[in-house]
Amino acid sequence: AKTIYLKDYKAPEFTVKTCDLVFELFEEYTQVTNLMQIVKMDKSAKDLVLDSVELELVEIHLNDVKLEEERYVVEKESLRVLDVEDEFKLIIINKIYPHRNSELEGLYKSGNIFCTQNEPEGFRRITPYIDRPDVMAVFKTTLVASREKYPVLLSNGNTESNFKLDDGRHGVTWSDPYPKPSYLFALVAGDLGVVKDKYITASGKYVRLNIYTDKGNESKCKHAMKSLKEAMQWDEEKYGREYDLSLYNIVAVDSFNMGAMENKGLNIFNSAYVLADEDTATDANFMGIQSVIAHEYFHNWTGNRITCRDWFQLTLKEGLTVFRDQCFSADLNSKEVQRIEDVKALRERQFVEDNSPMAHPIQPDSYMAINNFYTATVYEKGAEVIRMLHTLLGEQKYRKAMDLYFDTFDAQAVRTDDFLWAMSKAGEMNLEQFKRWYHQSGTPKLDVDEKFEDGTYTLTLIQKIPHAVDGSEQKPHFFPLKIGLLDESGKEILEKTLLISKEKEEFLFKTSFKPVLSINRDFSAPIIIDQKETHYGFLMKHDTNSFAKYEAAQLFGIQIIESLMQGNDINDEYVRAYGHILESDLDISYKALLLELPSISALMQRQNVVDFELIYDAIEKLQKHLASLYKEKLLEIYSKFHNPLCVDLDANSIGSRSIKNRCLKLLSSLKSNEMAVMANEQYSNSLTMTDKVAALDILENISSEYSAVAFKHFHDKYRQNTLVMNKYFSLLAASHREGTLERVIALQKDAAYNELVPNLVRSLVGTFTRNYKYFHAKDGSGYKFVADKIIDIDKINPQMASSLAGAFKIYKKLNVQNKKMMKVELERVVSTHSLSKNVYEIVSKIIK
Ligand code: B3K
Ligand code: ZN
Repeated sequence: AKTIYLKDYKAPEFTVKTCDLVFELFEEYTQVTNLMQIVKMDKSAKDLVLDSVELELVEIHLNDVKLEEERYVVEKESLRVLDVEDEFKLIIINKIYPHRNSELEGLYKSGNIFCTQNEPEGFRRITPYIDRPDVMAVFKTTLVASREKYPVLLSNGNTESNFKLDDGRHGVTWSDPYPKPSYLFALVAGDLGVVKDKYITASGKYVRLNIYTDKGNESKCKHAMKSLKEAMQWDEEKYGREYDLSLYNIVAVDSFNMGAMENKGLNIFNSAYVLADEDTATDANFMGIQSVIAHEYFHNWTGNRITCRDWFQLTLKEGLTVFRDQCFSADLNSKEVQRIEDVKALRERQFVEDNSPMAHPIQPDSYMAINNFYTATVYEKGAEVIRMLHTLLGEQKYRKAMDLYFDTFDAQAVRTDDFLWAMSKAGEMNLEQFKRWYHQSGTPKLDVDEKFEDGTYTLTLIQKIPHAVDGSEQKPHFFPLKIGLLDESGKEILEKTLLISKEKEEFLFKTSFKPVLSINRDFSAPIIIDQKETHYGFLMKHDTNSFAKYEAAQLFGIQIIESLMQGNDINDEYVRAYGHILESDLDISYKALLLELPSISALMQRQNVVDFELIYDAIEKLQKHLASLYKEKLLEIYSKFHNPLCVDLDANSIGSRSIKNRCLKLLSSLKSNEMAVMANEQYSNSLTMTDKVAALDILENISSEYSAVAFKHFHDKYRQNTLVMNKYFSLLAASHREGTLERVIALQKDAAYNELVPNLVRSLVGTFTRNYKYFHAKDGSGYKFVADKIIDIDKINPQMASSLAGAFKIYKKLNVQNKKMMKVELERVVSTHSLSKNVYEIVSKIIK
């Protein structure tokens, strides 16, 4: 496979002014007629090269003359029209086969719905085009299809006209006034139900809002619609950005490679991020919908109005838009919980990626398959980088800088450097060193040393910057570090944001006593803190910063588990501090997070050679200890907050479910019949999916008898509902009970399972790759199963396969035996005949 480099970027030789498309949709094929007005930008260019992948050409007309075959060349992934003028009209007619498209890129069918996914390079699978984000055209689209089968025909922008044909077919013409790159083009055709609403913008413009879904699911769109209106209002208030068309359409489809897509005026969503009601969706699902709906809406300005010059700039729109959706969720829900959840996700996914052979800067400088770079690094670390800018500039200057960015670059395709120019100019800050965050990979470590002498407290900070994947050295970063100092009674005596730029920094504070340090408050920088001296128990009690308090609880937990792993006893101070939190009257959602023990992933990240069993056993031991010691208190909290008939979604109801399920989970480590009975009752009596899933998870892990009955009941009740069946498959794939792999293999035969549907593959196989116990089974059976799946699924959907292949990125850190087993499978995958470049890129980097 070929590697593409950012340094090879060249401006387009031609651009497309307008693109008028006609789609004639039939069951067996679709005919596309593509009329483009094309202008030469580089006068020295002779041939026009259009991207074209797996297209069946019918004919080409240049300025209304049918082209003879010697005037063009069909190359492997392009169509070359020879010797063209400075300005011309080109009409291309081609055929495609959406019903056979299992990659889910370009135009494909999800069930009975025609839909598209064109970011980043899907449009070239629809019609020959200059398929790159810096070519922006005005699109007009006509769809023609059977009126009975596809009454709803949608594309970007506004409806221009409708027509009926004699043969039972009908058509609609759409036009989008905003020039856009091809990756934002979309169409949908289907027999869909719709939920309608409206929004009046701050300046009084009326916007029609529609959410389309399979008929029968209309009642499950309420939360998505509410979230959309909240997002529209938030963007007006926080960024001064209004919606710019009079129609906003969202369509939910079942087969989708990722969460959703921000096509101009016609978002297409994975139905998991639209459909929800209390019987079928968990609280986490509701939150996910709110944030993804907002994310795609926010792209209208950060992504669509201002887009990326090339795909190396992806974080320009993604990091920024994730930051915006995180702030939105924080404003609408709990700020403290949101921040902790975001950091948790970053560390579980991005930190692991950043410490693997797949590490890359948020702005990568090369790729084989661009689809492999829609990563936690580009998205979540990208968002942390924007957050640091926000912290450095402060709210006001940040807003000024965003205004300048919108004013300067509207309707353009730009680079991260252009964004930083706006930040630096309006923010009145030199960001030259800050740019390293865009070009260096790996998670920085900060060594923290403290000294107190003669009324002076000295804080010495040393940046340890990891090498890049290719072994080259990287330089110190510039970042904000928020700290607090507490006195011995726990009172805060100072809070300050230090600016760190040198490899070694020293800060002096005059005090009459040695203070206790609370560092990286709010997780002000995405780094790892390495502190010589720690006061976790003290900070768990006294820290006034909600993130730092949580962090102290996590780090203290990690310290105790690691010491258990070395054969020591459980430290009493930790146990007392944990008890203190149990007794506290903190906000219940936040408290539930404080009570969460460190994850296996958090512990693995600290090991050079991973020993899963040792980690497991130690965590289990700690859980049991806490559960038996605090049993009464945990039961008391459980019964106080367990309210099986409550299906409300307000903060208090969600918080109640969260804390009581945390308590029940901890209690379940006792593996007693009493706990199984409680979980079983919760399964039977609770009305919410949140409670049912929590109960099933516990039953599956502690009682095969109860589990069998409950899972059967669940299956009988929900087998027709794919979104719920996803939960069924993932609960079983995550099981620690004996025989999980055998059951996972058998579940592939379940009538509700379908390898063509990415959500189902993620639920069953994807979840299994995170089941450390069975994926990393010593006999290599887990690796073999997943490798087989990667090879199979690669033939269907390379993007899905390469995302499964990411599970092997832990390879280098495995112990000798596991490593040997995994190596066999990696080599088998990489030597597979006609492997996609997607999987090849991931696996070859892992075994290199
Ligand atoms: N921009 C899309 C992602 C497209 C991914 C293509 N493999 C969704 C989003 O980030 O909002
Ligand atoms: Zn996005």
